[in-house]
Amino acid sequence: MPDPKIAHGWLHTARFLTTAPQLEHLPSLDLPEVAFVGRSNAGKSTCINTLTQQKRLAFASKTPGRTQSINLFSLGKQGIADAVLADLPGYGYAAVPREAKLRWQRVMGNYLLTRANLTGVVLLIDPRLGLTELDEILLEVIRPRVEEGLKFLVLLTKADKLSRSEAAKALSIAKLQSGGGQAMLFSALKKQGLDEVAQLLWQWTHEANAPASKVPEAVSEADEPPALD
Ligand SMILES: Nc1nc2c(ncn2[C@@H]2O[C@H](COP(=O)(O)OP(=O)(O)O)[C@@H](O)[C@H]2O)c(=O)[nH]1
Ligand SMILES: [Mg+2]
Repeated sequence: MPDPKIAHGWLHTARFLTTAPQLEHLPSLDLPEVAFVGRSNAGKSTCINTLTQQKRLAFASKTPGRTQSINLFSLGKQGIADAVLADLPGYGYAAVPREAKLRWQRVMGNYLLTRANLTGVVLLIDPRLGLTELDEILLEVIRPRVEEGLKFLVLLTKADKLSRSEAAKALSIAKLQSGGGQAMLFSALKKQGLDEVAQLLWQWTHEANAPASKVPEAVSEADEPPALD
């Protein structure tokens, strides 16, 4: 695991890369990609903005016309991208017509099954609401890929709204649902789980790229001035 400071500094470099209304418009990339998925209102934009410390980064997904698009953000120091975050369309508004639901399932299913550089998936769930029908479909779609090594995190959002015992219960259920993946509690409000998620994302996207991590980092780290909070 990297120092949380390294992981946060890396996430802070996030910048808008592109938006694609459909899968076939997504550029094929040779960088590890981590997708954020979840029903509307689960706290996805807030989570991405909190992780990257950029208030308006995931704002793009709220502008009309982009709500059903896949938005990509690149990450990497000195302007050299070493990973990509994908913000996938939110789903599950009760008012969404059946046609839109089916379209979402198609786009999402294709993305999750065919995106070659997909390294990990973060599924955001509001634990007070539990899994929706589309969450269940998504779990089914990615289960085989998780078994093949796709990284998977069920992130229980708005944890500040749960009591200790509710949180513990939700977490143990989510661990089972993750089917070999991981589960964590997260609160943007209380900054709960922030370090852990940042470290995990860094690990997912850097552990395969072994050469860089072989360079000793301790020297430059020791020279860094203390952080000013
Ligand atoms: N209490 C609390 N509210 C949150 C948290 N994260 C998001 N929210 C609220 O949940 C609502 C939906 O969040 P948003 O990020 O827009 O969800 P999205 O539709 O999944 O992108 C907003 O009113 C947020 O302020 C959190 O950690 N704690
Ligand atoms: Mg959003």
